[in-house]
Amino acid sequence: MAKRILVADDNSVIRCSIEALLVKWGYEPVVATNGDEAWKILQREDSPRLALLDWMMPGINGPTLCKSVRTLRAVPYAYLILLTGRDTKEDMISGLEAGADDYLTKPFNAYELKARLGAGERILELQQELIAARDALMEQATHDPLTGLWNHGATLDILKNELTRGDRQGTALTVTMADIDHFKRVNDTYGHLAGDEVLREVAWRLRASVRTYDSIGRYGGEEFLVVSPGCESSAGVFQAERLRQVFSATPVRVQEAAISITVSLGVATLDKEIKSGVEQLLRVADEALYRAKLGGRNRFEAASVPPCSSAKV
Ligand code: GH3
Ligand code: MG
Repeated sequence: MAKRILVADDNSVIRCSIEALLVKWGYEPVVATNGDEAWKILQREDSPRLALLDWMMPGINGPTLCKSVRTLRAVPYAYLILLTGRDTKEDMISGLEAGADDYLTKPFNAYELKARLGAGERILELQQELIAARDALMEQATHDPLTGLWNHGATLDILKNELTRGDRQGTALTVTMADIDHFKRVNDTYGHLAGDEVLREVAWRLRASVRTYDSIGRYGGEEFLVVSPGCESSAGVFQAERLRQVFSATPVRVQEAAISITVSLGVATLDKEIKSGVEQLLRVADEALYRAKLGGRNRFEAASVPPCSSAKV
């Protein structure tokens, strides 16, 4: 796919000749005939990452464009080359200081321009690789590799943030702890790999059964946590019963086997205007889950978090 590059120049003869060269070299030029137009393009999310900017243009000039782009601190980085008739050392220095990555004077040598564009591309590619590596690390640090759900630490962070938000906005929050019943038997009967498959399917069904703004984490081995912002106790109870049925109604197929599973759920709701900390909320959910297990499994128990005015998130 052709690489997009912004060409900003008010002189149509120069612009056209640059465009023709860029197309010949396999680029896809995006054209601006003045500084204001260029600035509009540079602010767009899909702006080309490589830009060739004239110094003097109607509207915003080249160095000011460079300065403005740098204040955006956009990711990924934009590689900016100033192309100008100004050729003193001072001009070059002030252009680079304004935020340009490179500087080329007119009349320019086509081979030099091509080589400098190549240098810019190398920087941008390196940056893409760094961003991808950082994203992969972030994914690893926050997600459970087996199910793709949020991991324990990330789930707690989400819960903390939602508690703070609910407290600020005076809205309710429900936390649902779901634990697979007798999961050890699944491993013992069908093997650990089949157990892993079941966990993946459980995660998938949970995801498909909650609202898009609810978060689901793998809280422990076969224990999951659903964080539902703005969810009051009646809705929390309704959700828990729906989740219970999602599992009890249809066995999980692993190869030839149809493995029947059920879950027990503990629901803790923090009613609006009530303050609580993460630990207290989790304790109420955990105790409700314990009661559901004691009560025979394949069921839910629900409780509201008691008021505690001095609780800290
Ligand atoms: P209960 O109804 O009381 O919850 O019984 P249980 O058997 O589900 O609970 P228990 O805590 O006795 O056993 C949990 C089992 O979950 C034991 C453990 O080996 C299994 N487990 C935990 N993590 C994984 C995993 O990643 N993969 C597989 N296959 N099994 C796991
Ligand atoms: Mg269990």
